[in-house]
Amino acid sequence: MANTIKTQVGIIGGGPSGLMLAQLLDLKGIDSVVLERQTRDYVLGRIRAGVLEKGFTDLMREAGVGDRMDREGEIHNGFEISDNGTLHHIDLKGLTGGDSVMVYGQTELTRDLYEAREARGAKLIHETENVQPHDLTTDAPYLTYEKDGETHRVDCDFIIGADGFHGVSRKSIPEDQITEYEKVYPFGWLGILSETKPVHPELIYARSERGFALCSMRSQVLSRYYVQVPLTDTVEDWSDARFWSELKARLPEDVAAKLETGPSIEKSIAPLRSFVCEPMRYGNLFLAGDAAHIVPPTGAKGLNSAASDIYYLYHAMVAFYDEGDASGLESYSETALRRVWKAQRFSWWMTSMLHEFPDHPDFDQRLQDIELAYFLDSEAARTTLAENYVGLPF
Ligand code: RFL
Ligand code: PHB
Repeated sequence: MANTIKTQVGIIGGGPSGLMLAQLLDLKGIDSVVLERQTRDYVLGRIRAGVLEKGFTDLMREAGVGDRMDREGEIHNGFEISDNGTLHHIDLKGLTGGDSVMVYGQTELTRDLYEAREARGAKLIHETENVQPHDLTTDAPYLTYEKDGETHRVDCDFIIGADGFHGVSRKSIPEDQITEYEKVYPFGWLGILSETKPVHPELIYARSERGFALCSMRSQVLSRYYVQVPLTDTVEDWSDARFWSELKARLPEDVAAKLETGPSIEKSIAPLRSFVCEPMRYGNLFLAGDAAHIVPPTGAKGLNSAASDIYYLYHAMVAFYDEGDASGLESYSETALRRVWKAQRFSWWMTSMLHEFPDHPDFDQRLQDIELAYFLDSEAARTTLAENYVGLPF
């Protein structure tokens, strides 16, 4: 064994969940080590979420990393739903009595977190291979990993599994100790990033007979667009020209006419999945973020659900280290899951209402039509939508 590090909290995964927790704990004097499999550039190259709930932005500020977000992020007080060519405005601010969301890319907030961690001399180790958690049901759990051909060990009080859906944490829990709930959808999202002006000041979620499309953005010079595609499609099937033409065909004509096109600077396909692992704890291993749950992106809830886990874990750990109070850790899984399932419900519902389902019986198709019509017509229904979109309280 090359060397052993001693810390209080060993964190697997240097994505937004792991970095945010490490930063918040550090500000309270709680020591952690973060082990990340990839390089910093690789993590920052993943284009993912763009819409942050208020709970998330508050947590960024509490972590001391909110300055650039507050300068460069865009407040969105509403968004549009396009139903087969007609735009309907969802007034988030009016419907919720003043709430809104922030458009600020996951790449940017991850960069802010990295810079803050580095400025504080964080123990953040990249390119760790074969990370393994051990002795999870004892008071002395530890991690091992390999780097540069040597094996290292991290002794800690707790291990946090913040290593995403494909990470090692969840897989290290004995199968008979967890239940996994999963729903796989028969389509994916093809997304592109382009250095063009966003087609509309607000996001547009578009339902059309050709399939779902989303117009989003990262800034006034950087657009993010998605179209629903069959799972069998690959990125190679989609030239930029084909993408732009398909996107236009799914938008209202006047919006399509304004669409500025250009070369894509990123293009990828993400399958859509709902997934929850229960409980989110095994002994002294606590799962957080995508390691424990995945939502289809239609409700913009993935990263925001990770943030609520981190909020609960952070407060539970501070209570434990400052006051010897373990009650927050004991109830973590139950508390986190209650909010996780609400985000699951909303994401599933938004997905079901806005996508084309191959092989949908006519009856289901009619129900889907009327479901959306009802939500657009009824203020009570739109209020429900808005309340969930801006984010339920932590
Ligand atoms: P991440 O971001 O997957 O980070 C996990 C990190 O762990 C590392 N790792 C390991 N490290 C060491 N050892 C191992 N064995 C490891 N295995 C993995 C990985 O390299 C990685 O760095 O999980 P985290 O931190 O929980 O964050 C979750 C979010 O990334 C995710 O929920 C969102 O991106 C989901 N999402 C969205 N969420 C929103 O709230 N709003 C949105 O608008 C939104 N849009 C999206 C999205 C996700 C998308 N895709 C591609 C899935 C749009 C898309 C297209
Ligand atoms: C994004 O900008 O990437 C984005 C926005 C809203 C969503 C999903 C993704 O619902």
